[in-house]
Amino acid sequence: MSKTGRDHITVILATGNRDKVKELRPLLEGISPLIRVSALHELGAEIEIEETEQTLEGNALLKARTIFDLFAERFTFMIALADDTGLEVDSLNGAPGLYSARFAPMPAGQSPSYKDNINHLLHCMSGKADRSARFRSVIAMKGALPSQGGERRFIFEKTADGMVHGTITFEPRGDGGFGYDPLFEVDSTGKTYSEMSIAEKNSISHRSLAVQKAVTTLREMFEIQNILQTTSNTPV
Ligand code: ITT
Repeated sequence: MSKTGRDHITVILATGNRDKVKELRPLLEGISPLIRVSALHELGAEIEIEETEQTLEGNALLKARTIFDLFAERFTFMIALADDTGLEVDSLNGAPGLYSARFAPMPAGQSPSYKDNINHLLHCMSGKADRSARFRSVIAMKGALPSQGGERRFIFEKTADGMVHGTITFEPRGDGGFGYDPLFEVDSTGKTYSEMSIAEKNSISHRSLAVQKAVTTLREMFEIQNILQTTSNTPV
């Protein structure tokens, strides 16, 4: 099937961050061969969505809704999936939080690089005894799926969150990952995310916990709607 059939569901990743795409793709494709994941750049839509809401959930929904509206005509049955993530440091009163991408002060019109943000975080943490922190992700989905027994589609919106506790290191450690990963030592492993492979990070991360919850929600919805239950395919 095609974009209008029932033998696969297109999931469009509503993010401009290709590092997130690298993590999200295996998480979602691992659920079922019936899920086809497309990134915005693969669909020829490299758009930057301004995050104007005051919560991770609000911003994740904003991104999912924007991309859903953009592709709702092109794909009859699809899910737009967005992630909004923040690093919350206790001794900085939860900063950088919502502003994790734009933490380091920069000249007007310039965006900080990952390295700028890392250096700024280390600077803000100098002299702080409490280095505890957490990563929080909210996944938002807006989708159109076949309604039970017919070709009509129903539209849904769902969110799910995931959190991992850690400690801000005194210097970057490891080469993998992205963003603040070299500074985030996961309490349960003693390793920074950058010292893990993508598969290792995906087995424990804030993003994967949120995705797992989102998938549970999807499975429940799919069961109710009897979607993808064909003789040749197992349901998602
Ligand atoms: P989109 O909004 O297009 O998805 P973004 O990079 O702006 O991309 P977020 O607002 O969710 O994404 O994340 C803000 C920043 O937090 C991001 O730019 C990274 O610096 C950092 N970040 C997000 N997820 C991370 C992760 O898993 N590990 C380390 N840093 C992360």
